[in-house]
Amino acid sequence: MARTRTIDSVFTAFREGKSAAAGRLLSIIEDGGKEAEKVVEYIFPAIRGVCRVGFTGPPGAGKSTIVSRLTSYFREDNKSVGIILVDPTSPFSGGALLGDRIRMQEFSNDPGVFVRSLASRGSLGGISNCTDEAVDILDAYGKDIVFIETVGVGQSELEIAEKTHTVVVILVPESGDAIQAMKAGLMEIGDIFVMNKSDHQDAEMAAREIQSALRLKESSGNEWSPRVILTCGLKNEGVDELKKAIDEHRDFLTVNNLMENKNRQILFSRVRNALLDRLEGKIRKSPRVRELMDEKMKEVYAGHISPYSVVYELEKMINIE
Ligand SMILES: Nc1nc2c(ncn2[C@@H]2O[C@H](COP(=O)(O)OP(=O)(O)O)[C@@H](O)[C@H]2O)c(=O)[nH]1
Ligand SMILES: [Mg+2]
Repeated sequence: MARTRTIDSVFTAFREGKSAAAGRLLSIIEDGGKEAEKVVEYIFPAIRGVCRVGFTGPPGAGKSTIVSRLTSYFREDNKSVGIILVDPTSPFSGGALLGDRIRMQEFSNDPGVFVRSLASRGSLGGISNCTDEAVDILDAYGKDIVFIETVGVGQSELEIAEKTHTVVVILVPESGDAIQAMKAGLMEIGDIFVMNKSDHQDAEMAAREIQSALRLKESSGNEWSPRVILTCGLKNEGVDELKKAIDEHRDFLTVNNLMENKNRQILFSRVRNALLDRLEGKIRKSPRVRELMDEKMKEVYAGHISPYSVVYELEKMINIE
C-alpha cells in the first residue's frame, strides 16, 4: 500500500513538472521489474513522439563535447532538451561516465535541460537497455528534443538508428575512422556525418573521404542526401552548422510525410526487440531448456548427434511456429 502511494505521488509530482520526479521514474525504469512496467503503462498515453537525435561514433570522437555544445544552440533557440547517455557502465567505456558528467554539468542550473546517464542492462526484458522507456519519460515530461549518445562500442552503434529520427555519426580524422565506419555499417545509418577535431591537419581530407564514400551509395529520387560537416568541439566551430542540419533533416521528414512512418518504425522495432529480449531471458532461465541441453550435449560431445539436432529439438519444445 505504502509503495503504491509512493509511486502515485511520484506521478503527481511528474505531472507538475518536477524534475526530481522525472529522475525518480527513470531510476524505477532502470531497476526494471513490475514497478517499471507500471511506469511504462502510466507514461505511454502521454508520449507525443518527441524528436529524437542519436549520436554515435567511436569512444573519444567528441560525442559528448558536441552534444553539450549543440544543447547550448538549441537552448538559444528556446528548445528544451533531454539528454540520455547510454551504457556508461560498460566495461569498454571505463571513465566515460565521469567525463560526461563533468561536461554536462554546465546545464545543472538550467531547468530546460535534463541529463541522464543509463546503465545498459536491467530493464523490462531483463536484458535490453531501457533507452526507449527513458526517452518516453523525457517525451512525456515535455522536452522539445531528445539527444541520445551511445558509447560507440558494439551493437549500440547500429541500434541507435532504430530508436531515433535523425542519426549523427561523429568521426575523427586520426584513426582511419572513415574506413572503420564503412566496415561497421555506419555509412548506412548516418543522416549527418560529423568530422570532429577539425584542428587536426587531416580533417579536411578525412571529411572528403566520407563524402566520396557517400557519393558511391547515393541513390536517386527525393531521398535525403547525408551531410558531412567539419567541427571542432573544443573551439565550438561548425556546431551551428550541425544544428542547422539537424533542423533541416527534421523538416525534410515532416515535409515529405515521413515522420509518421519513422514513428511507426521506432515503435515496431521496439516491440520486436522487447519481445526478443524477453524470449531470450526466458530461454536462458528455463529449467526445461537447461535439462534438455545438459542431456543432449553429452551426445553432442560424444559425436553421436550434431549440434543442430539439439537446436531443432529445443525449438520444438519452445514451440513457436
Ligand atoms: N583536439 C580536439 N579535441 C577534442 C575536440 N572535441 C573534443 N575533443 C576532446 O576529445 C576528448 C573526448 O571527447 P568526448 O566528448 O568525451 O568524446 P566521446 O567519448 O565521443 O563522448 C576530450 O578530451 C575532448 O576535450 C576537437 O574538436 N579537437
Ligand atoms: Mg561521451
